Amino acid sequence: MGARRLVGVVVTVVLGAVVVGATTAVLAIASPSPAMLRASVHGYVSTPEGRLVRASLTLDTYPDSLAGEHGSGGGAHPDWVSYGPSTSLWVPAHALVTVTIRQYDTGGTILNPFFASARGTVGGVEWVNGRRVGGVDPNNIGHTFTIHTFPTDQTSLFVNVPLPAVPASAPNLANGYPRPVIVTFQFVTGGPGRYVWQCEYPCGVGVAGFGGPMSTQGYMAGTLTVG
Ligand SMILES: [Cu+2]
Repeated sequence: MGARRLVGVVVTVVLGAVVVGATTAVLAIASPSPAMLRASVHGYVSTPEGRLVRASLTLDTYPDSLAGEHGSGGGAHPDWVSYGPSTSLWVPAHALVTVTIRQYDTGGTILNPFFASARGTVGGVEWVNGRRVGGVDPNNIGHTFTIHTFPTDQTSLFVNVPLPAVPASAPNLANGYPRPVIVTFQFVTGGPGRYVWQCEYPCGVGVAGFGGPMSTQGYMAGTLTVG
């Protein structure tokens, strides 16, 4: 077997393994599976934790479901608060991930002030409209972005970022939503794994505001795949 053919065999085997792996991953996500939002990758970055992949992700939080993964009709619950453009997220393993969230919703007081602090982010901070802060006024929360880990042997990951409410005086934009609060933060991923994330501000309906969109993937809850 010539060297070129050997390379061909190796490439075929590797591709086969990738296809099998990808199929397994897709099946594991199960239905309904909205289009996965993949983080953009921009090379590598040297950090105190070693050389990491540099990745970025942009999300939105809306007071309804007319601009996210349910399409412009809003799907089954057009009046439910939602994250967009997708709640099914993918980020690389061993990466420094920079997340930007455009927060278009009003809010109020969070039940548990634990979730009003930035936790598990690089430096324990977030940036709110460009200002570096360790947290947000617990009486002025729009939503939170909170990643939890299943109790398995995958790398533990807990990230909580409170998103301030949009002030009532915020001017409306052409898209019909008020000018958003822009929140940025960074976190570091370990090895591959599957996580869930949700909002911890009771922005839903029912008991204590934790029903409806708060307990339904595609609105205020979703998955994070580290691959
Ligand atoms: Cu929320």
